[in-house]
Amino acid sequence: PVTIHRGDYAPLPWTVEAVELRIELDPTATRVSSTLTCVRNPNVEAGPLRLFGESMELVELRIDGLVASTTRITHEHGGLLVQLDGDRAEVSIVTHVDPSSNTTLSGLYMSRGGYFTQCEAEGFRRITYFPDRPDVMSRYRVTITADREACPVLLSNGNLIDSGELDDGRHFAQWEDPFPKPSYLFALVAAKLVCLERKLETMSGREVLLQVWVEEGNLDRTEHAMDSLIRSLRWDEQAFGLELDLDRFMIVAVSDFNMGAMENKGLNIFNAKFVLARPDTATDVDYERIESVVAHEYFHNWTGNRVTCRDWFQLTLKEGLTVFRDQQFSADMLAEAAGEEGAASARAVKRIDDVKVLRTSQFAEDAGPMAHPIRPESYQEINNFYTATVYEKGAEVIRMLHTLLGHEGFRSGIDLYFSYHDGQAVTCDDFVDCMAEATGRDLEQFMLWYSQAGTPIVRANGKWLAGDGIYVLTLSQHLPPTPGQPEKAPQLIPVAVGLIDPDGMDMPLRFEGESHVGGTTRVLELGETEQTWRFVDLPSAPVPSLLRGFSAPVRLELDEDDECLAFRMANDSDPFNRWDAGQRYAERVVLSLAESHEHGKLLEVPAAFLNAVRSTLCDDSLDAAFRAQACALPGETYLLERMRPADPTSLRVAMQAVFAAMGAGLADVWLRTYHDMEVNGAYRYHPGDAGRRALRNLALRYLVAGGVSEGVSRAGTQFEYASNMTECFGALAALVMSGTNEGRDGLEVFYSRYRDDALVMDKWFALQVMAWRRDPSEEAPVLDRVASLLGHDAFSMSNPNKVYALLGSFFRGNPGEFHLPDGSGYAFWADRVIELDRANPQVASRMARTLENWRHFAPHLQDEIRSQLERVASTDGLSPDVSEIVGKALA
Ligand code: HT7
Ligand code: ZN
Repeated sequence: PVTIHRGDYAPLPWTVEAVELRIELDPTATRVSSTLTCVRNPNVEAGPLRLFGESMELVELRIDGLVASTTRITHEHGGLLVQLDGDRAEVSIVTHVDPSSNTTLSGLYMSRGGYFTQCEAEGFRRITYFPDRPDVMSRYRVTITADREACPVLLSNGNLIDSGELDDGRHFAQWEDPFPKPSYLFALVAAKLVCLERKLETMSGREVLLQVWVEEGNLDRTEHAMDSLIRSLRWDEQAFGLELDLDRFMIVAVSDFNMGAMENKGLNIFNAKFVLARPDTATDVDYERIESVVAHEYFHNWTGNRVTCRDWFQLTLKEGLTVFRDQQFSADMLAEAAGEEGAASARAVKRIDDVKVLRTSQFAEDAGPMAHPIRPESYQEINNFYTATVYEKGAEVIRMLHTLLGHEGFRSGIDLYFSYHDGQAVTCDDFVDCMAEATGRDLEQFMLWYSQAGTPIVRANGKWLAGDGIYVLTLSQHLPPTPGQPEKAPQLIPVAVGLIDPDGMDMPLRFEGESHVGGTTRVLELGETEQTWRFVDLPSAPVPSLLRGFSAPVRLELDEDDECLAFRMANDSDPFNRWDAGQRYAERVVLSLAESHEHGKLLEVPAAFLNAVRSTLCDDSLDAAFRAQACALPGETYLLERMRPADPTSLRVAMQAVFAAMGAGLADVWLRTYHDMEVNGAYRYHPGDAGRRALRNLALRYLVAGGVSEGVSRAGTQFEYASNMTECFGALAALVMSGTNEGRDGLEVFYSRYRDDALVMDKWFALQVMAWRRDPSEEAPVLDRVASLLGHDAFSMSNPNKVYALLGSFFRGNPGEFHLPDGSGYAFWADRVIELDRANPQVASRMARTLENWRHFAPHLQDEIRSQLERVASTDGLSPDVSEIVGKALA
């Protein structure tokens, strides 16, 4: 495998000023004619024009109108080198591509009779030969021709400048994008689609046209995506002063798509599951996710498109920043819906959601063979680096800048960034330099967040000096070694701190030497290996509340006994930390039960823990969404990573015991909560209602797990009479997850109701493969069901959503069933990875990653996993995608 290094970046001797593309669509023989206006880069030593190209036939190459002689062209692996003279040249290229056999879903491919493109990161080179790098920014004019009957709608980036009929039932459309862009933002759609459209006036008074394009039967599922788009537009105007710069902005839904969505300039292409929503087919969580993905892609128009990345090592420049922006947007939307009183709690619920993803996926990535800094130093396959680290940790790094610089400082840094770099392809250093220049702050040490991998461990020790009324807090940091980085330097870590008095009230905070109190939450800047702070004037011993709002992506270690955790669960004024205290307590309980199981001891859930959960559940001052978060156990996947060595079987036993105890032991309050939280009236997506539904569904989950017969019957009734998918699926999930007969029957009913709805069928696949067995000694392993579902009519290995629903949910979401002691799950995994890799390496690689942290498992499992990893690694013709993952896992 070839490794590409960040340090090897060099600007190209030729760039492309303009691109004229003519794409004559045909299922097996699409003809692509491109004319590139090439301009010599005067600042770079002379050299040939480098054109990348893959998986297509080169028909013709002309230079300034003349067929290029073979002496001017050198064929190399993955492309061509072309000798050009002078300072400008026109290079015309004709290629043939076969979209119908493109199963990789990268480049030009077909889905349900239509043509779609996906060019990020390196898909454009599968359409035509091109210097396919993000630092080559060009103006595009695109003519598409296609059969009118099969593809009445022809879309590309920018503005429609011409369209009309051609011979033989074909037609054409010509599009021009006024903004120079890198090739990864090129897009084309040609299909039978209809659209919902709205006109809107931007903040400067321009009228813009917004469209959401879908297949005909789906028009009644587009409204929420359109509303989300409008909210996103308004938010970017208000929060950042950023306006839509095009006259037309389009979203297109496609059923076959490798990832969530793609921010192509003016023509965002979306996985259909992040567009389509109707109350009877989409859950509250789907509605929420659609809003945030629509926002994310829209926000890229400035952070990613107007200012783009110089090279792919800078990916977090656009992704980390855009995730941060979409998180802020969602928090603002939730806060607005909750009103002034509920705003803080609503924001905390969003923060909790985001941190859960970070701690589950990114912390695990940081602790394994794929650990990399948010700006990686090297890669073999760039598609493997669209990671939780680049996205989610990248967003945390931006959030820390926001915390350290304050909102005004951050905003002035952003303004400077656009004023310096609009229309450019830049680096993460350029971004942080703007933040430093705008605020006068030295951010040199902060840059270590961009270059060092791993999750810092922050250890806290507090000492109460009773006689002096002083609390001494010592924080130390340690960054564990990661592949290629044995030694690390201390980073700058903002730690938000509060101190709570015995009555549960926040204490006013004053540091020694300060003349007055500075509030009840202070941000400490930990920049050394160890630092101490002295809080003075305290009337009584405080309980510390550290890392409030999860102010930095670190693991916080401090010694807190159960009582202290219960106290913070009940009293911490920081809602994030209040939730976190409960999670720490629950983690301690579950992991100690797992240990008891390993030692053949009886499993007993401490009454004090149940009482703490009871108090939270009964606290009517807390809103429903927060209570649903606070009373939910940590995810099994998260806990598995916290367990060393990881033993999925004993963890499952412990989880089941805690679920059952929480259900049976708190049955009275769950039943009351279920009753009190009923939402009346027709379904509407509203965060307040969504919180109540979430809490009710959680109540069902526990009641069924606890074997409470009234809970089982309520779940059955809710499933039968639900008027919306959130309630229908929540009830079914409660019944299925606990392995009840009612759940098995419900799955059949659900199938007969929704068998023709592909997106709902994804839920059906995912749910049943995540089920827990009630009695493993009597029931067949879930693996048997997964294997048989591969042959189900509604399943397809060529559709990524189906693969993620069936295989992804099983490999990642059901560790207790996947990690069978006899290793049969791993053999199945290897077969599927090898099979997928032949058709779609990106999807195969995602599945391959589900076993990368195999060294964390108990030794008997490690042996079984290693042999399957080796089997995959030695497969002939393995893609670079999967090869990088298994190679690093085995290294
Ligand atoms: N920027 C987009 C990334 C993306 C992508 C990357 C590789 C292969 C397929 C892909 N589809 C979309 C999505 C985003 O972050 O907004
Ligand atoms: Zn993105």
